[in-house]
Amino acid sequence: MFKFITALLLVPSLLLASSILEAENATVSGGQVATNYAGYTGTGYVDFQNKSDDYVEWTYTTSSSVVADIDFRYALAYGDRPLEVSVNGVVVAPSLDFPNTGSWTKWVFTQKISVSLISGDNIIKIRTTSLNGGNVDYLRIEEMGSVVPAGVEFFNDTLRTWYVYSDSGNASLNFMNINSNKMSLGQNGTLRIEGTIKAEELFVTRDVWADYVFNKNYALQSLSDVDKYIKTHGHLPGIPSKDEISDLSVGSMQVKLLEKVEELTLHMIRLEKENIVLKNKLTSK
Ligand SMILES: [Ca+2]
Ligand SMILES: [Ca+2]
Repeated sequence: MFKFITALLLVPSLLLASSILEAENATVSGGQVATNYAGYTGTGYVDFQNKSDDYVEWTYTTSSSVVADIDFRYALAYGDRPLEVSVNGVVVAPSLDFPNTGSWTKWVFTQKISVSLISGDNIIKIRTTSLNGGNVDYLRIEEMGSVVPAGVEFFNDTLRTWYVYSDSGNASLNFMNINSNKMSLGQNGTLRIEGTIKAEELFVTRDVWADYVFNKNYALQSLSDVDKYIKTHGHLPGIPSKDEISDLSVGSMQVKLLEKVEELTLHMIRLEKENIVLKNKLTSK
């Protein structure tokens, strides 16, 4: 059963931080630190040797959980030699593009990957899986914002935490499933709250509305049929009974209620017409 435990709290944004971690100072396996092509920073770069399982592994330490963009500075004269990228043992990009830069001395950045980093040490690793990779100069890490717990809930007996992700002064609410450590907006796009929702206005998107009642071909039940139905079933036709209704759909119930109001209006109009006929008959006598 869903339980919402604490209130949501907005937090102020944190400053951005950018770091460069040289590949030649990281843990290098299989690849070699080299200096023969100019344009690198630090004291060299890593030249991968083997098509699989060569890797460079950086350790990056943060004092709090953050969302960061990471990319890699590299040079590659020919082809496209993608590498696998993982963070804390989880593959975040199975095949990150390292398209050729046209020359071993032309150094550029890969595309950025947005990752979640934990408080403490983070292991960021690139690994060859099919081609031996370009020459990698360094890893760049840009902390884009804090990830701050804003509330927790129990859902299907699992503890999960709501986080506020704030960047450049823009705070937005995201959902982090602690088990998978992945962030998404809501759970399958659903906001669930056990309690009361207070709002100034509520919009429920509908693509069905009850205008069909006024269609010429609409099968309007006679009031005597409705009477029989109520006596047998104890509720209006087309409206769920107490036993049938558990979660009330606000949108579809609005349509059903309007349908009943429109049916009533049709009956009232008919009755008024009959009433006029009867009145006329009485006055003409
Ligand atoms: Ca190489
Ligand atoms: Ca370097």
